[in-house]
Amino acid sequence: MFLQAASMPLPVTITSGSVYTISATTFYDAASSDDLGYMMFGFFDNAPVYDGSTTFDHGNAIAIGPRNNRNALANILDGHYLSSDFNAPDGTNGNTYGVRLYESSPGFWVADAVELAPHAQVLSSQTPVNIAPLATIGMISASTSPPFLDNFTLESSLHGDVNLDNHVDARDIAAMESALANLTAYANSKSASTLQISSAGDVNGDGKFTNSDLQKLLNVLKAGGGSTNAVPEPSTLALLTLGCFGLIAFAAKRQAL
Ligand SMILES: [Ca+2]
Ligand SMILES: [Ca+2]
Repeated sequence: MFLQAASMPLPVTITSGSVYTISATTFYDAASSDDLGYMMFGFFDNAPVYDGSTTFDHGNAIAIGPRNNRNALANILDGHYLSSDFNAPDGTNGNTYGVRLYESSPGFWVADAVELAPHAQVLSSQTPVNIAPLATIGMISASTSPPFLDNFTLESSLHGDVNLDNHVDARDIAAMESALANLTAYANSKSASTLQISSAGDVNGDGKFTNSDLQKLLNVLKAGGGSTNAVPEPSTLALLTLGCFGLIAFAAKRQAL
């Protein structure tokens, strides 16, 4: 059995005006017959705990739970399970899933369960969450034939900063037009995921990246709502290779997005 929880202190301060996406690539043991396979990763209040029984301390987790031998995902947002799994097609081994945290309106935070690769898509949208208790990021795994995670990453970006230059200003209008015309091409040109661009570009917070976001960005900038001053450098923090052999390594790096 791999009965493990691991976490690290929240590496960034969750601040208004930013979008946070925590993600990991999941792998499964295809031979597993453990129908109770359990895994989740995301934001937690305190360090997540699993005692080997049926008790999981996931508190106010804002997390996603890829299943071990079932081709399905569950999201556990703000400590509450959704009653239904998301059906995921066969071949999910190696897919990258995540949780996206952002404000849908000032002071009102929501979370989406997302798939980043190979498909950039929102699995569930706009679940209200309470960010006040969040203190760590991490994972819980419990299974007789465990899945494991790789590329555990937290990305942050400014809402509206489509060109990822750490400012929200008029240059993001042209960037947004390009991104709306061809999201994949634009994301490739910025060496970013399509979801990172669409998350940054979802200025009106409706969970979709569309022409209405362009109008919203124009309105925000017209109202002086841009951020032309220097802002804290976004950070990418990687928690590498949360493996199934108890090998747990944390690594953090900072890089400009
Ligand atoms: Ca920008
Ligand atoms: Ca939108």
